[in-house]
Amino acid sequence: MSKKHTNTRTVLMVGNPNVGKSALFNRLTGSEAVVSNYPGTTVDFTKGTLVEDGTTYEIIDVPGAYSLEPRDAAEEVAAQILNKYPKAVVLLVLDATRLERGLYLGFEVIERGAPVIVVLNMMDAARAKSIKVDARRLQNLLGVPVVQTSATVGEGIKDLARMLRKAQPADIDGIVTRANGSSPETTRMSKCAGCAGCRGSD
Ligand SMILES: Nc1nc2c(ncn2[C@@H]2O[C@H](COP(=O)(O)OP(=O)(O)OP(=O)(O)O)[C@@H](O)[C@H]2O)c(=O)[nH]1
Ligand SMILES: [Mg+2]
Repeated sequence: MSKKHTNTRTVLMVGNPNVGKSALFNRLTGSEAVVSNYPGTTVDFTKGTLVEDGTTYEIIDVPGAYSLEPRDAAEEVAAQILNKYPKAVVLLVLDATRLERGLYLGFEVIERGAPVIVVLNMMDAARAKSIKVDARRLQNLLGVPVVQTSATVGEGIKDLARMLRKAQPADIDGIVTRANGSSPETTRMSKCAGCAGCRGSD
């Protein structure tokens, strides 16, 4: 008899346009995705499913956005989807070759208090351009799990799937304290997410 999956969680792929959200979505969900038109708009979004560790994750590939204060139809839909699923796990997808570009949206999402995992995608391109990204430092600063991926080649996808259950809301006050210059002791996460290199060993 097959194992029954009782837990269901919604996961939202959120990020700037062209950062690889759909490529990651396809890797996570496989081929059975359903494309729908968002009611009242011409914007499409895609839903798919991943079963991991006995939990069914309903994953939504949210249209690309630079901000949740919408300036176009895609951003309007992105903001509406985030409002509709306030408890969803947000996979905040950043282009590792242009990290700073995605941080504005990233902080908007983090400020909402959603459980977040930061996905540093396009690590292959970053390596090819000799761009060094200190994922562990980012993880310690933000206090949420950071996972490194290259969606087109499938790098880091299993780590990302396993990490879904560790998504946690960021501690905003902690981020401000750490960003304002803090000792190494205070740059640790309150709860270790076991990713970005430390593998839960510290
Ligand atoms: N080198 C590299 N290219 C990638 C990676 N992930 C995605 N791409 C490429 O980046 C481009 C954009 O990828 P998409 O998955 O369409 O990006 P998106 O975030 O869904 O874009 P929008 O839906 O427009 O917001 C495509 O040409 C992908 O093949 C990656 O990890 N490495
Ligand atoms: Mg897309």
